[in-house]
Amino acid sequence: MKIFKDPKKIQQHISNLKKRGKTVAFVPTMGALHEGHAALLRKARTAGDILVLSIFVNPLQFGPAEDFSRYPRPLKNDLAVAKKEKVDMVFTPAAADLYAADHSTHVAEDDLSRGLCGAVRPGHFRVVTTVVAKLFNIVLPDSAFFGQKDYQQYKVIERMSRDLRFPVRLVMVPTAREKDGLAMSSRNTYLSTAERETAPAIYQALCAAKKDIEEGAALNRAGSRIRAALRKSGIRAIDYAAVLSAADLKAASQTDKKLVVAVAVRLGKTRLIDNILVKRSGKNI
Ligand code: PAJ
Repeated sequence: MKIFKDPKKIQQHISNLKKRGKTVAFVPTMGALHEGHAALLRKARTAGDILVLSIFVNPLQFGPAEDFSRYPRPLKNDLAVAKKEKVDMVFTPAAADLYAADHSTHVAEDDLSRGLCGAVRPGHFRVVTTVVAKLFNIVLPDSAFFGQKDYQQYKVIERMSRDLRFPVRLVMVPTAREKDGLAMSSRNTYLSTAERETAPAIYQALCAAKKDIEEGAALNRAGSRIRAALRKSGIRAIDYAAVLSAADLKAASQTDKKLVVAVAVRLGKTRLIDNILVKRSGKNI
């Protein structure tokens, strides 16, 4: 397993391998790898000759009041996970390697980025699309793997890649969960014991909403029912609870075949997001 810090060096190395016909599968992360990241790596491992993992805690992705400085950075453990999952190259740039002091170019997606997390964290997706575009230009992937856990992020990156014609196939991998249903996240380590006990209520509320929708419940009431269920479990700080068309993240309508039910809450200082996809059979539409 090779470790690169210098964007030019890894780009050159990958470019040479591609000239020899090798294909590249890519998993971008911010490190603190857990089973969810490992699931992406395993899926990606089967998709290309060369498996590239990036670990970069993107400073621009954290607001002034957010957790950039305390975001976990267990590099030794991450490299062990990477080795176990047969990663060929790890790209761990420093911030200055990706952002020149006079960096002044951004990539912004202007439609899917607006709602949900984009409404709560203005400018968030602009820095995500910017860093992912940079990473695609450096790593030159044929395929790139993202988690359903961040469904809006996946859709935004999918739109950006299509609009800018990045020659990369995007793959969305299902959310890896703890035994009690809590979506795995690097941020779960912040939870106190009491918060950790409350957290599975998020997935329970999503599953209940899915069941209601499958049984034909009115879509316009699903959000308020989820909020009521979360409040009953002791979760009061709810950024959003929404049922949207899975295709374009617009308000769900009775004719949408695939819906996404998405939730973001804050437990103490920790922000947690989760979602569930609901397919609607003809009889429910
Ligand atoms: P990070 O939060 O480290 O996540 C890296 C990838 O792992 C993302 O595609 C995310 O959706 C996926 N992931 C996280 N938890 C998961 C889970 N429980 N199950 C399945 N997949 C999961 O997302 C980012 O980093 C950054 O925004 C990044 C895309 C790297 C750009 O900086």
